[in-house]
Amino acid sequence: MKYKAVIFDLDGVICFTDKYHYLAWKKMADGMGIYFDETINNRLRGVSRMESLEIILERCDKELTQEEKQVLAEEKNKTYVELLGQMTEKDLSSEVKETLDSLRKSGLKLAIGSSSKNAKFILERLGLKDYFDAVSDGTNISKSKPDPEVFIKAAEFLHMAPADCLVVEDAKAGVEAAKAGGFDSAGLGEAAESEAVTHAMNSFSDLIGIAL
Ligand code: B16
Ligand code: MG
Repeated sequence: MKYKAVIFDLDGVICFTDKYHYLAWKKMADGMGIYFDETINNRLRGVSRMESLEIILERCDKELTQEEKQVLAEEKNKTYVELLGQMTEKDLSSEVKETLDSLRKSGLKLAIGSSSKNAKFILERLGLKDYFDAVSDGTNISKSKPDPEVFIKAAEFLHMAPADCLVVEDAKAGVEAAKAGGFDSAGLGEAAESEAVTHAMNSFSDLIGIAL
């Protein structure tokens, strides 16, 4: 086996919550009279909640205080969490589930490395609550991707060295974070096009050939 563990980003890799992020940010932006569309939403992939808010506020003429920004971020998160309640185990594709099961059966440790503070709730909605050997997420980091902290923490939780772990990402910032932390990476979508990626993937099941 080439690796001892695989660390998965969550949104955009295991599941797809873009539409819920979009709807929740849109509601907040509309309430503030700020222009927001799907193209701006694409810039929020893998970016932390407060950094996402700053991107949306680029279109706001008013200078907001830190407290006001906090209120807006909480308002967005409340809508987002309500929408996440619609997710069920059916939102986990059979390709993802079968691939995870195969990797696990072959003895690899599996972990999550996500920027989201809602990662554990999302895993619960998908029926993956106790599936992973470790979960490193937005609740245990102070620096977001491209800083490698979230993946370094995941490797620590697994008691593994970065060189023994493969990181799976959909965002370029995630692949850069992996490289900065000394991890090999496998990229989907825009991450597959990053110069920093170790393995470019077309689909999730490509991991079988990459990791085993
Ligand atoms: P939250 P990932 C990221 O998850 C999302 O891609 C990004 O759009 C979101 O802003 C970020 O989590 C923070 O999420 O507001 O739930 O804490 O791709 O790192 O799994
Ligand atoms: Mg992602």
